Amino acid sequence: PAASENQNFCFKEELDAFKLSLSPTKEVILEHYLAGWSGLVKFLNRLGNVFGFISKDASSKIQILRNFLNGESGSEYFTVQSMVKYELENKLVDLKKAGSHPESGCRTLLRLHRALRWLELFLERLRTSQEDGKTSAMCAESYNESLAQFHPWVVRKAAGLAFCMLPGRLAFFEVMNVGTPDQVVAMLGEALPVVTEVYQITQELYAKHDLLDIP
Ligand code: 1PZ
Repeated sequence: PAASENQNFCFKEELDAFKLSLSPTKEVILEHYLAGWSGLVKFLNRLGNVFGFISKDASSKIQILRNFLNGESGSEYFTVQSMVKYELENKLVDLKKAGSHPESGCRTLLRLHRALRWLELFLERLRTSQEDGKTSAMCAESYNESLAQFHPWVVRKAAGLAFCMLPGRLAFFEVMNVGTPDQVVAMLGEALPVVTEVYQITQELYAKHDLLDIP
């Protein structure tokens, strides 16, 4: 991308939203969590049109959750914890099969949450990769270890094809717009523990309420 286009994007700032999403009591503030995801979608769009079907799905999920946040019960959606409590207490979640609440906040966030595990695995591979590392392989391995198990064959196939279109490691770093490769690696080292923590807090919350398999 041209230098001018780069000015308003920096991968570090997008990841910083996840840091902001952790409240002092370790709840996950939905607004910042969604801001983090929006930033990742912005990044994905910079990588090219072949990732459009992925960014469209992520965007629509972000939008569903933003609608709850801006809706009449918005204050119940302040944190992921309050959202889970509110939706469960008011029977707003289809727990076993899709019924009258096919797009609950809990169900929608679970999809992003599963993708956050992919992100964690992928960024860790990127961080520890050698100069000749292949982003497409890092991406595919991370996907196969995480998200793939939740996707039907046709989505896995399309994702696999898209991964092949990823730029090489150095070009990928440039799209991140963080600085030199060393600076990217250092930034990832600082940002990743936060992503891990947000993932783990959400994972424990969902496990506690038996929400990890909602359709
Ligand atoms: C850097 C390269 C980006 C690779 C992104 C790796 C993730 C591949 C995900 C492929 C998703 C394909 C499109 C949609 C799938 C949906 O069916 C599922 C389940 O939702 P449902 O159908 O139940 O409503 N959606 C998801 O699993 C959410 C996927 C979000 C992916 C966000 C990626 C963000 C990329 C950040 C880049 C650093």
